[in-house]
Amino acid sequence: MKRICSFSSVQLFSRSFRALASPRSLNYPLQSLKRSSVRMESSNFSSGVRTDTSVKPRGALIVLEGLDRSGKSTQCAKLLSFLEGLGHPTELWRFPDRETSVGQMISAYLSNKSQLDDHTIHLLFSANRWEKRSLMEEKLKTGTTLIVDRYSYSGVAFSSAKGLNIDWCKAPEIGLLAPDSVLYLDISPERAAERGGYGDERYERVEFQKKVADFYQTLRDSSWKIINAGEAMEEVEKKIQEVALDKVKECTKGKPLSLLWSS
Ligand code: T5A
Repeated sequence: MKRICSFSSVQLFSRSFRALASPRSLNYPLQSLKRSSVRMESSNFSSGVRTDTSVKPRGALIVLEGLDRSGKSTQCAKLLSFLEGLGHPTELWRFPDRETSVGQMISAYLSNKSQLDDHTIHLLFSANRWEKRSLMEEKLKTGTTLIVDRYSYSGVAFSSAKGLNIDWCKAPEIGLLAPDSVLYLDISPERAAERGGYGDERYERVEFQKKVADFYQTLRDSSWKIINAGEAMEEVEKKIQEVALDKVKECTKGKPLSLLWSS
């Protein structure tokens, strides 16, 4: 695993990613940035990704979000076996995806083995999602439901909590696929901190997590479902199953894919 990333490669990457992520290079009309989610229509989307107005059966994009140690990984794994048990083709993804070369730079940063400018690490997190974007679309369109452990909301909430401008943080996420459902595992930073292994990584500090929780609140929209993550695991599991299964059924009937994001 690469532990230290060269500054020049990060600089170079950051510059090219900024160009990639700019609304202009995505050919977005500016007004589309103002919407909370944008349907994929040929008139407003031409980032090199095929346009699609069809309503064919597809997999659901289900995202679990929450503070560090809120129980996301545990619940993602449980949901995966639940949906697979019902015969729905399902995969579990997580961001950061620490397997890619970008993901390895992120991992080194999170474990305090490297230092990066706040803007740079934000763009790396975003790039880590972009590098999976086409595969994500392909999987969904071919009927696989994706359970995703953290997504763009983590990117924006954590970087904004560091003091970066929230709109700046959202910009590189625009054009990623919008989740069909965001399940937010709600727990107080103090309770999360009592859970095993807390404090090993860079952001696992109660004061910081309180700011993150505030930004998560700002990001909530109608696709979010708030789950009390302080309850017993089985209770949390049941609630997640209900919401997820509804979404899987809805997407099986045909639901157009949407794109992130608002201003
Ligand atoms: N980040 C991430 C950004 O800054 N920008 C981005 O764009 C993205 C994607 C790494 C960090 O990167 C930041 C956010 C993070 O700080 P991560 O690897 O997902 O992200 O880190 P964590 O969220 O900390 O992941 P964890 O695996 O550590 O926590 P989970 O998944 O929320 O919690 P989990 O399931 O591992 O559970 C933690 C403990 O609690 C117990 C479990 O058994 C486990 O011991 N537990 C419960 N105990 C009691 N009751 C329950 N209901 C419980 N549920 C779980």
